[in-house]
Amino acid sequence: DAKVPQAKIQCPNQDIIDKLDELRKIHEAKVGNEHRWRVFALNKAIRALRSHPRRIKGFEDANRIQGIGEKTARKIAEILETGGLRRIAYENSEDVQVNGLFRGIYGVGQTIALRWYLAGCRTLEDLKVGKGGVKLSAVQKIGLQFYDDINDRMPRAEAKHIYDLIKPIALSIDSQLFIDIMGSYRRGKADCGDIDILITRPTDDGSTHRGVLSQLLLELHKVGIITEDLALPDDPDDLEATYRGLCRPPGVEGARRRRIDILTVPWTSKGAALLYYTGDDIFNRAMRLKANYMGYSLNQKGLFANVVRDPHDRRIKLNNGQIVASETEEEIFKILGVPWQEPHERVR
Ligand code: DCP
Ligand code: MG
Ligand code: MN
Repeated sequence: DAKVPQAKIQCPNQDIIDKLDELRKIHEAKVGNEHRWRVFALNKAIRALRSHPRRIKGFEDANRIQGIGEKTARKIAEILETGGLRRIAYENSEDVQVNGLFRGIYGVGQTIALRWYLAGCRTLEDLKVGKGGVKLSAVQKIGLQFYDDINDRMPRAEAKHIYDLIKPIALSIDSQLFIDIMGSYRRGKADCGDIDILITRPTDDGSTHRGVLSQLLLELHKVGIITEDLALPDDPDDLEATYRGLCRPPGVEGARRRRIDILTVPWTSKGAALLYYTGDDIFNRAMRLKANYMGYSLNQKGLFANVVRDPHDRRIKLNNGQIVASETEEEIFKILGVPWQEPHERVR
């Protein structure tokens, strides 16, 4: 048929690509990290398939291709055998859709979403009126009230605007603070899911940033930049603390709320914290994996050697090991033998 575009005729696996792309679009429309991971894996597989010159024969054939993981290879085999992909219907089924909707509420995971579903709730309105006797926590109520705001991304310029309001307030508390904006903003992304702020302080004058976070939060509430708290640090006077909340530029009619995370770390962890909070999460995973292969352990506190892990549960550390690098990002790249990458390049 002369009307069919050339590219479609040339790709021998177009039907497979179409099905995977359909699934990719479903995941793309959902909120949550696991969906971002699936979009990433499917994109990679689709790219690999596009440049594959021959018709895929089955699971083994697909699994051998660089960029196609085992799970995707199984999906490809299913498409080859049945012409369809059950996962698409599954993702579109009512319970999975409702589950995804509820998990868009800040702090709600699989367990709570399922509990509400079993209580008969199907919509956000059902939750609002407490259908089936469901009771929401204070944070869940905030998550529900600002559902759209929290799940929306802001333009880069807005993240900068809010950060530029916060920075001088922090520096007025202690002029020696190191404060910078991390996450997708530092990677140069055009839009940001939240504002990630890192705070620390050099200790060469014998002082630290102890107490700064509490005071900063007080000030930000007072001037109306922070509007709601989502998660307060366990101990705000600890040198390492995490705060999560909602913010907006004060005095702007109709301004949407935005997610904000503020992190403080000891000065000695600065480089490791910069590396971790700049991300992205997939880049971080690759770096951690590289560190593990080399017998190191990498986290937001530093790069450690000789960490002893529980052989029955590798997540449990029996010994913290010795810190080998943590003050700059550069030294961590160097020790891991990874060529330096600018923040905007740190996407896998
Ligand atoms: N991070 C990580 N693993 C996680 C969560 C976070 O490694 N599970 C790190 C990498 C992220 C950084 O922390 O880049 C900030 O986390 P965010 O969730 O704010 O993610 P981003 O700022 O990268 O993206 P977004 O624009 O969606 O906020
Ligand atoms: Mg972020
Ligand atoms: Mn964040």
